[in-house]
Amino acid sequence: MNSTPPPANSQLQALASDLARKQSLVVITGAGISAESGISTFRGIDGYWARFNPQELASPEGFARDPELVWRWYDERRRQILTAQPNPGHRAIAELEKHFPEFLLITQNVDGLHAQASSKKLIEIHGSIWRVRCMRSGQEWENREVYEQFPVKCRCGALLRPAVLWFGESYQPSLISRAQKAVNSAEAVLVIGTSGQVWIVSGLLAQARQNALTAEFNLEQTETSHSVNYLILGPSGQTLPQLLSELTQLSP
Ligand code: BV8
Repeated sequence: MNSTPPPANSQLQALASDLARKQSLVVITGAGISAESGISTFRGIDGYWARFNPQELASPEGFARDPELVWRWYDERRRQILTAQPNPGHRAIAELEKHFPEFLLITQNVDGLHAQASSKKLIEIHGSIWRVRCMRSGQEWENREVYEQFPVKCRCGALLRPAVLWFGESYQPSLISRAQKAVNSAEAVLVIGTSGQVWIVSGLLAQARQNALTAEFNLEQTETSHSVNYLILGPSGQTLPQLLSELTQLSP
């Protein structure tokens, strides 16, 4: 049975033909790329932050004030992510990596789904929800346990914290310089599933070359939309595989 191909979007075709001539691509993703894997975004109507204030949760002050509340929030997210699978959007980005001699994926997400989708050239610039850090020794390790007691304690008796980057904490200089260098030399930058509210998105886009091709994939317009060459509206789990198939036809 021949399934009718999805309606080819002229924007996607034009973007694919522009991208086919590029050698270097940087992709920046946010929570929206994981939405179709069933993971809540931050600012959407069902978003985490509809119910909480980020400063209360994703910040050292919030953790110091109420480590139990913060751990319960992270534990809820860990349980949600544990059963989540990469969606076609994650997998399309992992395939895109093979089309470009120079490629870097910079994700704000801490859910690990890009790595699970076999993206290799990847920076998890906000860390991983699966890593924890001892507040006494500073030691960090991966831990996929489902916790029952909160706040979570280290074997040494001190508090453990999620080893993610909180608001008010500084980016690892090595990660920032790697990300900035990549954006600086990229011929094309895709921004996918992010409201662009956290500085890192605008901070990195500001580093893009004047003549870099830029495209945003989102469900709606964002603060970034006015400054990109292409705005591809729709769920990234559909639009990215469409881009990949257009690109593969042009440069198999
Ligand atoms: C730093 C880890 C300095 C924890 C997170 C004033 C001005 C500028 C900056 C600041 C300022 N005041 C303070 C700051 C700094 C602050 C900041 O940016 N604040 C903002 C909010 C004003 N930043 C910091 O403190 C950072 N540190 O800047 O240090 C520095 C700089 C350089 C070098 C050295 C030092 C540290 C910030 C780290 C915060 N930690 N995460 C955790 O996850 O718990 S950020 C958190 O928000 C998540 O990581 C998330 O990724 C991130 C951003 O949100 P989005 O990913 O964009 O998600 P959101 O829900 O907002 O949007 C989802 C989008 O997807 C929507 O647009 C939606 O339409 C779309 N979508 C939904 N479904 C789909 C979809 N799109 C396509 N398909 C779909 N199906």
